[in-house]
Amino acid sequence: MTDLAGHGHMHATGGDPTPLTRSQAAAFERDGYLTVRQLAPPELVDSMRRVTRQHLTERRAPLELEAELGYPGAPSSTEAVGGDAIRRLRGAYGRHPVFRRWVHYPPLTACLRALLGDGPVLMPRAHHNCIMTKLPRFSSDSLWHQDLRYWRYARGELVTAWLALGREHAGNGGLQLIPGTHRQNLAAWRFDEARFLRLDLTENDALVAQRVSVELEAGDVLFFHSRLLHAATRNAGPDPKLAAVFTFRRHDDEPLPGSRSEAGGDVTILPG
Ligand SMILES: O=C(O)CCC(=O)C(=O)O
Repeated sequence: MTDLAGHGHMHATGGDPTPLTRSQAAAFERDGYLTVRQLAPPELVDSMRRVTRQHLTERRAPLELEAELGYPGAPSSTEAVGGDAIRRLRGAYGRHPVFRRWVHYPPLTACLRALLGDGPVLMPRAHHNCIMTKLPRFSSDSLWHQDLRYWRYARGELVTAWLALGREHAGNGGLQLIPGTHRQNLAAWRFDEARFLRLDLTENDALVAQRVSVELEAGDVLFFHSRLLHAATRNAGPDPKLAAVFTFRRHDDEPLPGSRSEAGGDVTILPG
């Protein structure tokens, strides 16, 4: 296994369920993210891509539309041109066995064990648990945010596994991250009322200047912390950008009672 932990990258070893090394886990702890190349095997990625395309064509519910979310660049209403553009296929775990195969795939769960530590590991159904389907022409910009802004957990130390089902880069709306922000105590005034980082404040310029663009190939996984600042532009390329995205937590990082995070329950990924 090549240890490039200093750059937040490592390579999977032919699909063996090999946990990350200590230094890779330490790089995640320091940077708030880690890229694992070719963690998902090509046949599994191909199957997920095929099912995703079919569900997009059939418009199989539950869906999230770009126009419903209304981020910059999104169609102004569901009646506008492109108003039916799909942003996510929700409820991925329940959609098709191929997504369940991925979530329980031993090389993935071995990485989660290394990143989340001992004890049971769970997948909340309420957050992510989706296929991101960033379409050409009618997608939008996701401004700088922490995923934890609307999630409610005792500690809020969740880890998202973002599996690219095709190439991702700055030109097609690939993710940008600000390393280390998961451990910075960013004051509330730096964010707007929707809890996006305020770009009109010069105090935030130095932070944004530290951003990195993530480039992924199909089968690569980006792990990132639920407090890490990230953003992405709309898709300026000719093809849909597809990614299977699931979030995981330790059993003792509990959702707050009555919150949306609690609704839907969890899937046990590692029993302990
Ligand atoms: O793909 C994107 O535009 C970013 C998605 C994202 O950050 C999110 O849904 O939390």
